[in-house]
Amino acid sequence: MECGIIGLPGAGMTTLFEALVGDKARTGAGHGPKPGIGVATIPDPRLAVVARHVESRKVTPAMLTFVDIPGIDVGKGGSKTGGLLAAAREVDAICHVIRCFESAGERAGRRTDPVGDIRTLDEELILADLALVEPAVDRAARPARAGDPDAKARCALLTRVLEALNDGRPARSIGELNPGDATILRSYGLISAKPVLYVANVGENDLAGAPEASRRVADHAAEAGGESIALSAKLEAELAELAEPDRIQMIEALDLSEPAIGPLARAVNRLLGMVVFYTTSPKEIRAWTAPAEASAPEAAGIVHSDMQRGFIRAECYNVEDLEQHQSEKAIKAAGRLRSEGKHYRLRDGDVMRFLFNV
Ligand SMILES: Nc1nc2c(ncn2[C@@H]2O[C@H](COP(=O)(O)OP(=O)(O)OP(=O)(O)O)[C@@H](O)[C@H]2O)c(=O)[nH]1
Ligand SMILES: [Mg+2]
Repeated sequence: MECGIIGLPGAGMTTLFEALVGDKARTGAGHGPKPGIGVATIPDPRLAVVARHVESRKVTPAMLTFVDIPGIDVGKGGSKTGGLLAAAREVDAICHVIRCFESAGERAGRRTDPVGDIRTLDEELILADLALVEPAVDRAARPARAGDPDAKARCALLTRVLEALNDGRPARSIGELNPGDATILRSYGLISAKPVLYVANVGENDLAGAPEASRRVADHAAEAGGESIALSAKLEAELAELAEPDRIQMIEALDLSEPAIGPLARAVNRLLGMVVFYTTSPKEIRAWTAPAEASAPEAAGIVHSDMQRGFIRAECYNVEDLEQHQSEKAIKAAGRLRSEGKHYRLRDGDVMRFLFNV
């Protein structure tokens, strides 16, 4: 699963990307004309709860892949814009960064226009989707008229999408889809169909003073069927560079509870339809992500294919139980340790021990 970071040129995508992935493994320059790709850890207060109450030598957070897509110069068209849009078609979710900070330096004096900027890029994405959907409807129409059931379903779905796009609404606005239609729609890689998080990138001295811009971004997000968050990418990048004790000190000085990349990464994970589960052993406590609808054996397969193949059952409890009872032993004594079979559906925050035999 990948999340693409997009925006108009200079909105702060690369700054945010670097705050997220730090100096962890990544390819691509990030500042160049090509997308950069990197892996971010998902900051997770619940993982800290597990680590506090379960003895282990190592704690490993879950990961999320981000793609830093260079600013899309709307109206320019051409192969460069085409390439950037193509990169955005490949990802599973979108972070749309909006400049809400007054820029210094070479771009000095540019007024901010968060809502105008959002509309500009969203309209470009809708046009790009229209260019895909219009010919696709035409292609499906003839076999649909001839009675081909697949083509009929495809044609009906695409016609609904086409109506929305022609109205200037994103493809995601057509609402909940049945699994078949969702699969068909996904195969087109429509950018406006992807789950989106709007990121209001406010000035680093303006965290508290940015309600106006972030409120307007939040309003637009609601309209466009997405979520929103306000942060300062520059401040996040500075926080990410600090060593742990300095970081904690700075977070306290700024009166924050944690860096904003925490809520951002968790929001993206949610948008991707993923939940988090944990495994514990004396060697390692680890957080993993799994599709929200995953069964216990499917979750086991994320940890190791042998565990899925030879799945017997899972012993499990939830982080909530750990918060209440403070130790695995106390959870067991309280009768909260569950034994779950192969039909069990994972719940967000489950701590799983897989019993298997291969
Ligand atoms: N003051 C301030 N400056 C920022 C912030 N975020 C980014 N910048 C500045 O804006 C400029 C562009 O930042 P980048 O992160 O490279 O922007 P980008 O969106 O990746 O731009 P392109 O990919 O080149 O279109 C840099 O000079 C950043 O230092 C912020 O939150 N506050
Ligand atoms: Mg960039």
